[in-house]
Amino acid sequence: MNELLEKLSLAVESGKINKMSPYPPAMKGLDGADELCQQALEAGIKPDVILNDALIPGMGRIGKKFSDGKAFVPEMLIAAKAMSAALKHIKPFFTSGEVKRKGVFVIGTVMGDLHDIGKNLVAMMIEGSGWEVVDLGVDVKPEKFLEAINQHPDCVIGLSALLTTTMVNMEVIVKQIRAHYPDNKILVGGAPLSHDFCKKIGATFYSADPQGAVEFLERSVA
Ligand code: B1M
Repeated sequence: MNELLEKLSLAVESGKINKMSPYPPAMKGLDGADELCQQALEAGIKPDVILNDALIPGMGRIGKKFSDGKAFVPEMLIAAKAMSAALKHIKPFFTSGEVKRKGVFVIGTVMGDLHDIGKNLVAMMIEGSGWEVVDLGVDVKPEKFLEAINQHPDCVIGLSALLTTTMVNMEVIVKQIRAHYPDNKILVGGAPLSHDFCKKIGATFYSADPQGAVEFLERSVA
């Protein structure tokens, strides 16, 4: 791989946002994802190559480490920040249509539930893997999901819940979505959930972590 892309991929994986950022200490003073992405574009590397060969694999590696218990929430968050710093250079090419998104992912924390740290991590990882993310926020009622699906008919929907008292609201939301949009895939996640619960409420897939969510979406477009 091109040396610049290798450095960029490592910057994302390591959470090196830009030259000024002190983290990780071993990369102090080096260019971060921000500068390296700009340099890659100036070197004439196509934005979709930067995205697919450097940014997405970098996020993929940190996601895998997180799944394997070798990285933790702070490392994921800082990697996602580095990813965002690089993505801001690439985003104009998404809007111009030069780089195609893999699809639209609509995500929200279900009604009654205000926990959003896990949901935000999932959203960032999925955006980092090349999807357009529509984040509906927290305490999301069924109507808001239906409205978003109406606007993005081919989207995959993601529901997050952290409370045993709100995971039951997922069932209500899934039922409403199924009644109007029977074919859309619904991904569910959150600490109190399980595969059995996912099956019981009629959702498509349960993932315990962001990497599993990314892999599910990859399979859904394969
Ligand atoms: Co609350 N809270 N909280 N809380 N809170 C828990 C969840 C709790 C387990 C703490 C405890 O009692 N030990 C408990 C739930 C008990 C239960 O239901 N059985 C609890 C409670 C009771 C409450 C309140 C009711 C407390 C009160 O007011 N009496 C209240 C409820 C408010 C509400 O939502 N209506 C409440 C409030 C809060 C704060 C606002 C203070 C704050 C949330 C801040 C925020 O999110 N912006 C908070 C926090 C921080 C927690 C704990 C400490 C941490 C949650 C967290 O962010 N974890 C939590 C205890 C704990 O987990 N140790 C607790 C880190 C995050 C990365 O993990 O969200 O699990 P998580 O996400 C993971 C996976 O689950 C998965 O990927 C993520 C990364 O691996 N995942 C998905 C999540 N969503 C996914 C979606 C997917 C796929 C994967 O696809 C769509």
